[in-house]
Amino acid sequence: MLGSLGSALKKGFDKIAGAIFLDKKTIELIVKDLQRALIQADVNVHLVKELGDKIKKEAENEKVKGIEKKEHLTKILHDEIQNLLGNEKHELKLEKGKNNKIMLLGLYGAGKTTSSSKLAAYYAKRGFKVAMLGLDVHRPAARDQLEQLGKQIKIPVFFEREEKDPVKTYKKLKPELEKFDLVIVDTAGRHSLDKELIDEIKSLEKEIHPDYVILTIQADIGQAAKKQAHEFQEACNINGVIITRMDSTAKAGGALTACNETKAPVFFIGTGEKANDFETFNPKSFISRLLGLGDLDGLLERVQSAVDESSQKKAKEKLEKGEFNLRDFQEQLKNMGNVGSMSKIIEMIPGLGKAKIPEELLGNQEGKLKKWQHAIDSMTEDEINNPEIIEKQTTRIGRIAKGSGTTTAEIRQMLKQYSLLKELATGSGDLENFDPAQGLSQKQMMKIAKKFGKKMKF
Ligand SMILES: Nc1nc2c(ncn2[C@@H]2O[C@H](COP(=O)(O)OP(=O)(O)O)[C@@H](O)[C@H]2O)c(=O)[nH]1
Ligand SMILES: [Mg+2]
Repeated sequence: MLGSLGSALKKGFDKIAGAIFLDKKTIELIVKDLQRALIQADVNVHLVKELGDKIKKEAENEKVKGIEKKEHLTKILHDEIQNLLGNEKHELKLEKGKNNKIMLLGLYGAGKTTSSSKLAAYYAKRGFKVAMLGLDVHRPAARDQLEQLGKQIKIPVFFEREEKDPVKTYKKLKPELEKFDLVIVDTAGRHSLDKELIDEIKSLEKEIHPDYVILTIQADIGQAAKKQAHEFQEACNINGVIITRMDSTAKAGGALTACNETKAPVFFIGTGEKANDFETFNPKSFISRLLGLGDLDGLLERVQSAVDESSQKKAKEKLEKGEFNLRDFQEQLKNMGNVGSMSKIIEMIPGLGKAKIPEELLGNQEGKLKKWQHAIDSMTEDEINNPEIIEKQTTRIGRIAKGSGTTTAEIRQMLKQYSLLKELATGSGDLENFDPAQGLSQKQMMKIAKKFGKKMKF
């Protein structure tokens, strides 16, 4: 069901999560792919354009950066798709012990008869005493079809073979039908919603007083469902729709979004020819199934791990080549920006991940990481590329501290941490005999601690 739309949407989310930089070009490409998929699913072009504009606008918001931006865009995209399909689950309210009546309407071949039997089976399973009534009096084959379906699901089917007037048929059978909790009324279709059909529906409504009048629409018609639902709403008080043939068309997205636009609640969807190929429509769970990723939290989790993966990969390559400069250091700080970040960076260093360097040793409180980022912002390009020159000239440290609202001690500490990281990465110094399987030895730990000027106990 909706396979291609699902995979296109999933790809869009993955691209947002996996992008190293969410620059304008990347966003444009993601939006274009999404729009193409939605249009292929026959979703209204204006709605598709609105969705794209919204994503682009949010992406341009410079205030949100890094992982927060990815989370933000993921949420916006998810919510926009949710808005297209609807936010609410609509349910029929039926009561056992009462004589509930549901009348199905629709054009030829829309799936009225099939859906009648699916509904009957659905409620019979839930303990209702169900009957079906065949009022498609114009075509004898229609009653045979209903009778056949009734046999398969063991539901009694009522009709009058010789009666050509559906209202009279109902009147005759009414005493029998009143014995059931639920009567499902299958009606005749037409090629279009003409006067004859409207008159017939109206007189039936007047006689039967159904609790629900439900339009069946086949998903194949895509966004044309909007016009059809609207016309039926105008002509005859429908309460909602059943969308059939969800399984056999790529346009189902169009039909669902169109119904949401007309505010015609989608109660059920038909997903095949068999009685069991029928489900209640819940937009929220529909989306998570469509994306195969669980709910919004699941999506956001993927952002988190994808950010780690992609920025880790880049940083790891640089670390391995010994090209990890202060700018990269700053980006890592920015991307992670939370407690434990330093240990995450350490994890990227080949082999060191298992070393489990104690948090206190790294001394990374959130506030400190922010300050470090500001400090790097106050540096010149030259200083970023060659941090040694800062350590050599104390005037530079003073200037950077002043420009970033930090202290010279903090600048020194940051530089120390950075050079330790680099040192660890290039395997020089303390870690000559480092065995990843063993982790850091006590002696090596002490050496690192000394470098930080801390007295640590292990
Ligand atoms: N694949 C598929 N076929 C369906 C579904 N619902 C109905 N059909 C088929 O659509 C055709 C028309 O259905 P029918 O119930 O006779 O339509 P009616 O003229 O509105 O009563 C039949 O061949 C059904 O088997 C569905 O959800 N999926
Ligand atoms: Mg029929």
